[in-house]
Amino acid sequence: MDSKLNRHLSKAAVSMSFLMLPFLANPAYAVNWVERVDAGNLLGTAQEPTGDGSLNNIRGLLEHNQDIDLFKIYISNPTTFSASVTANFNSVLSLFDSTGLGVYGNDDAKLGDTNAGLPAGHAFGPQAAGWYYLAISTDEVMPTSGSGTGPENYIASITSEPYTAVLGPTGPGGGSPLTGWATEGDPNLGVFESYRIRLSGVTVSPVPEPETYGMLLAGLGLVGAMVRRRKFPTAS
Ligand SMILES: [Ca+2]
Ligand SMILES: [Ca+2]
Ligand SMILES: [Ca+2]
Repeated sequence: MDSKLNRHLSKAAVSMSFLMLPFLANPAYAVNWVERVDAGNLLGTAQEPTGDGSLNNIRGLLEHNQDIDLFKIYISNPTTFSASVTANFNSVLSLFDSTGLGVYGNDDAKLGDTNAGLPAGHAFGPQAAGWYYLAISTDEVMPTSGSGTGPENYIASITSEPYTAVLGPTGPGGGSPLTGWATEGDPNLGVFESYRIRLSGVTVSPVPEPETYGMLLAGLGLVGAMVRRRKFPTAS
Protein backbone atom coordinates (compact mmCIF):
# COMPACT_ATOMS: atom_id res chain seq x y z
CA MET A 1 0.00 0.00 0.00
CA ASP A 2 1.56 3.32 -0.94
CA SER A 3 2.15 5.79 1.86
CA LYS A 4 0.61 8.65 -0.11
CA LEU A 5 -2.75 6.97 0.07
CA ASN A 6 -2.24 6.31 3.79
CA ARG A 7 -1.57 9.96 4.41
CA HIS A 8 -4.54 10.94 2.31
CA LEU A 9 -6.85 8.66 4.27
CA SER A 10 -5.54 9.91 7.62
CA LYS A 11 -6.10 13.47 6.49
CA ALA A 12 -9.58 12.58 5.33
CA ALA A 13 -10.41 11.14 8.75
CA VAL A 14 -9.13 14.25 10.51
CA SER A 15 -11.00 16.58 8.11
CA MET A 16 -14.18 14.60 8.63
CA SER A 17 -14.00 14.99 12.40
CA PHE A 18 -13.46 18.74 12.01
CA LEU A 19 -16.32 18.96 9.54
CA MET A 20 -18.57 17.34 12.12
CA LEU A 21 -17.72 19.85 14.87
CA PRO A 22 -19.85 22.71 13.49
CA PHE A 23 -22.62 20.18 12.90
CA LEU A 24 -22.57 19.26 16.60
CA ALA A 25 -22.37 22.85 17.82
CA ASN A 26 -24.71 24.35 15.26
CA PRO A 27 -27.37 22.06 13.80
CA ALA A 28 -28.59 23.34 10.45
CA TYR A 29 -32.24 22.83 11.33
CA ALA A 30 -34.64 25.69 12.04
CA VAL A 31 -37.43 25.61 14.59
CA ASN A 32 -40.58 27.69 14.19
CA TRP A 33 -42.37 27.28 17.50
CA VAL A 34 -46.12 27.67 17.83
CA GLU A 35 -47.37 28.31 21.37
CA ARG A 36 -49.07 25.27 22.93
CA VAL A 37 -52.25 26.21 24.81
CA ASP A 38 -51.09 29.29 26.77
CA ALA A 39 -47.58 30.06 28.00
CA GLY A 40 -47.56 31.18 31.67
CA ASN A 41 -46.58 34.50 33.27
CA LEU A 42 -43.77 33.35 35.57
CA LEU A 43 -40.61 31.23 35.54
CA GLY A 44 -42.39 28.12 36.81
CA THR A 45 -45.07 28.23 34.09
CA ALA A 46 -42.93 29.44 31.17
CA GLN A 47 -43.10 27.42 27.96
CA GLU A 48 -39.91 25.85 26.57
CA PRO A 49 -39.85 25.44 22.79
CA THR A 50 -38.58 22.01 21.76
CA GLY A 51 -37.11 20.62 18.56
CA ASP A 52 -33.66 20.64 17.02
CA GLY A 53 -31.77 23.61 15.64
CA SER A 54 -31.93 27.39 15.73
CA LEU A 55 -35.13 28.89 17.06
CA ASN A 56 -36.13 31.37 14.34
CA ASN A 57 -39.73 32.21 15.24
CA ILE A 58 -42.23 31.95 18.06
CA ARG A 59 -45.87 32.40 17.11
CA GLY A 60 -48.57 32.69 19.75
CA LEU A 61 -51.64 34.47 21.00
CA LEU A 62 -52.33 37.03 23.72
CA GLU A 63 -55.82 36.27 24.97
CA HIS A 64 -56.46 39.60 26.71
CA ASN A 65 -54.54 42.80 27.37
CA GLN A 66 -53.12 41.54 30.69
CA ASP A 67 -52.03 38.17 29.35
CA ILE A 68 -48.28 37.52 29.36
CA ASP A 69 -46.51 34.73 27.47
CA LEU A 70 -43.16 33.74 28.94
CA PHE A 71 -40.81 31.44 26.97
CA LYS A 72 -37.73 29.68 28.27
CA ILE A 73 -35.05 30.01 25.58
CA TYR A 74 -31.38 29.07 25.22
CA ILE A 75 -29.33 31.99 23.92
CA SER A 76 -26.38 30.29 22.24
CA ASN A 77 -24.93 33.48 20.76
CA PRO A 78 -25.35 36.49 23.08
CA THR A 79 -23.69 38.90 20.62
CA THR A 80 -26.15 38.19 17.80
CA PHE A 81 -29.22 37.68 20.00
CA SER A 82 -32.17 39.80 18.91
CA ALA A 83 -35.97 39.55 19.06
CA SER A 84 -38.60 41.52 17.17
CA VAL A 85 -42.37 41.34 17.26
CA THR A 86 -44.90 41.59 14.47
CA ALA A 87 -48.43 41.99 15.86
CA ASN A 88 -51.60 44.08 15.60
CA PHE A 89 -51.44 45.20 19.22
CA ASN A 90 -49.05 47.33 21.26
CA SER A 91 -46.42 44.73 22.19
CA VAL A 92 -43.66 44.83 24.82
CA LEU A 93 -40.68 42.44 25.11
CA SER A 94 -38.77 41.77 28.34
CA LEU A 95 -35.80 39.43 28.79
CA PHE A 96 -34.91 37.83 32.14
CA ASP A 97 -31.92 35.67 33.03
CA SER A 98 -32.13 32.07 34.27
CA THR A 99 -32.82 33.26 37.84
CA GLY A 100 -35.51 35.75 36.79
CA LEU A 101 -33.40 38.92 37.06
CA GLY A 102 -34.27 41.55 34.45
CA VAL A 103 -31.83 41.86 31.53
CA TYR A 104 -33.43 44.35 29.14
CA GLY A 105 -36.76 45.30 27.64
CA ASN A 106 -38.44 47.48 25.04
CA ASP A 107 -41.90 48.83 24.25
CA ASP A 108 -41.56 50.23 20.73
CA ALA A 109 -38.60 49.35 18.50
CA LYS A 110 -39.15 52.40 16.28
CA LEU A 111 -40.86 55.75 16.66
CA GLY A 112 -44.47 55.49 15.50
CA ASP A 113 -44.44 51.67 15.48
CA THR A 114 -45.91 49.80 18.47
CA ASN A 115 -44.03 46.54 17.73
CA ALA A 116 -41.40 45.76 20.38
CA GLY A 117 -37.79 44.80 19.60
CA LEU A 118 -34.70 43.74 21.54
CA PRO A 119 -31.64 44.83 19.53
CA ALA A 120 -28.45 42.79 19.01
CA GLY A 121 -25.15 44.02 20.41
CA HIS A 122 -26.77 46.35 22.96
CA ALA A 123 -24.86 47.25 26.16
CA PHE A 124 -27.82 45.99 28.25
CA GLY A 125 -28.20 42.80 26.19
CA PRO A 126 -27.25 39.27 27.33
CA GLN A 127 -23.51 38.94 28.02
CA ALA A 128 -23.23 35.15 28.26
CA ALA A 129 -24.71 32.11 26.55
CA GLY A 130 -27.30 30.32 28.67
CA TRP A 131 -30.94 29.96 29.59
CA TYR A 132 -33.13 33.05 29.60
CA TYR A 133 -36.83 33.88 29.80
CA LEU A 134 -38.44 36.03 27.10
CA ALA A 135 -41.79 37.68 27.87
CA ILE A 136 -44.21 39.16 25.37
CA SER A 137 -47.00 41.32 26.76
CA THR A 138 -49.07 44.38 25.97
CA ASP A 139 -48.20 47.83 27.31
CA GLU A 140 -50.82 47.36 30.06
CA VAL A 141 -48.55 45.29 32.35
CA MET A 142 -45.23 45.87 34.13
CA PRO A 143 -42.82 43.19 35.49
CA THR A 144 -42.45 43.27 39.29
CA SER A 145 -40.33 41.62 41.98
CA GLY A 146 -40.83 41.00 45.68
CA SER A 147 -44.19 40.41 47.34
CA GLY A 148 -46.14 43.40 46.00
CA THR A 149 -47.03 44.85 42.61
CA GLY A 150 -46.79 48.57 43.42
CA PRO A 151 -44.44 51.02 41.70
CA GLU A 152 -41.80 50.21 44.35
CA ASN A 153 -41.76 46.65 42.94
CA TYR A 154 -41.33 47.60 39.26
CA ILE A 155 -38.32 45.87 37.70
CA ALA A 156 -38.35 48.52 34.96
CA SER A 157 -40.80 51.14 33.78
CA ILE A 158 -40.73 49.77 30.26
CA THR A 159 -44.03 51.25 29.21
CA SER A 160 -43.23 54.87 30.05
CA GLU A 161 -41.83 57.52 27.71
CA PRO A 162 -39.74 57.46 25.64
CA TYR A 163 -41.38 54.27 24.38
CA THR A 164 -38.48 53.54 22.03
CA ALA A 165 -35.99 53.29 24.94
CA VAL A 166 -34.15 50.00 25.53
CA LEU A 167 -34.14 49.65 29.31
CA GLY A 168 -32.17 47.62 31.80
CA PRO A 169 -33.65 46.60 35.20
CA THR A 170 -33.46 50.20 36.47
CA GLY A 171 -36.75 50.20 38.41
CA PRO A 172 -36.93 50.15 42.25
CA GLY A 173 -37.49 46.36 42.11
CA GLY A 174 -34.80 45.74 39.48
CA GLY A 175 -32.37 44.06 41.88
CA SER A 176 -34.63 41.04 42.50
CA PRO A 177 -36.12 38.31 40.30
CA LEU A 178 -39.50 38.41 38.57
CA THR A 179 -42.38 37.41 40.86
CA GLY A 180 -45.41 39.11 39.26
CA TRP A 181 -46.87 41.65 36.89
CA ALA A 182 -48.52 44.96 37.77
CA THR A 183 -51.57 45.76 35.69
CA GLU A 184 -52.45 49.15 34.30
CA GLY A 185 -55.29 50.50 32.26
CA ASP A 186 -58.59 48.80 31.58
CA PRO A 187 -58.52 45.05 32.26
CA ASN A 188 -61.68 44.60 30.19
CA LEU A 189 -60.05 45.80 27.02
CA GLY A 190 -59.82 42.77 24.75
CA VAL A 191 -56.78 41.81 22.72
CA PHE A 192 -57.04 38.19 21.51
CA GLU A 193 -54.40 38.83 18.90
CA SER A 194 -51.72 36.63 17.44
CA TYR A 195 -48.06 37.61 17.33
CA ARG A 196 -44.83 36.53 15.77
CA ILE A 197 -41.44 36.97 17.45
CA ARG A 198 -38.46 36.71 15.09
CA LEU A 199 -35.33 35.54 16.90
CA SER A 200 -31.62 35.26 16.24
CA GLY A 201 -28.87 33.75 18.37
CA VAL A 202 -31.27 31.24 19.99
CA THR A 203 -30.89 27.45 19.82
CA VAL A 204 -33.25 24.65 20.79
CA SER A 205 -31.70 21.48 22.26
CA PRO A 206 -28.12 22.79 22.48
CA VAL A 207 -26.94 19.29 23.48
CA PRO A 208 -27.22 16.69 20.69
CA GLU A 209 -29.18 13.55 21.42
CA PRO A 210 -27.07 10.59 22.67
CA GLU A 211 -27.95 8.64 19.47
CA THR A 212 -26.37 11.40 17.35
CA TYR A 213 -23.11 11.15 19.30
CA GLY A 214 -23.21 7.36 19.02
CA MET A 215 -23.67 7.46 15.24
CA LEU A 216 -20.90 10.02 14.77
CA LEU A 217 -18.47 8.09 16.98
CA ALA A 218 -19.27 4.83 15.17
CA GLY A 219 -18.65 6.58 11.82
CA LEU A 220 -15.34 8.01 12.98
CA GLY A 221 -14.30 4.63 14.41
CA LEU A 222 -14.98 2.98 11.05
CA VAL A 223 -12.83 5.50 9.16
CA GLY A 224 -10.09 5.15 11.78
CA ALA A 225 -10.14 1.35 11.47
CA MET A 226 -9.88 1.60 7.66
CA VAL A 227 -6.86 3.90 7.95
CA ARG A 228 -5.12 1.63 10.48
CA ARG A 229 -5.73 -1.45 8.35
CA ARG A 230 -4.19 0.24 5.32
CA LYS A 231 -1.23 1.54 7.34
CA PHE A 232 -0.27 -1.86 8.73
CA PRO A 233 -1.01 -4.44 6.05
CA THR A 234 -0.79 -8.05 7.24
CA ALA A 235 2.03 -10.08 5.72
CA SER A 236 0.94 -12.02 2.67
CA1 LIG B 1 -50.72 33.02 25.03
CA1 LIG C 1 -50.11 33.63 28.77
CA1 LIG D 1 -45.05 48.56 22.03
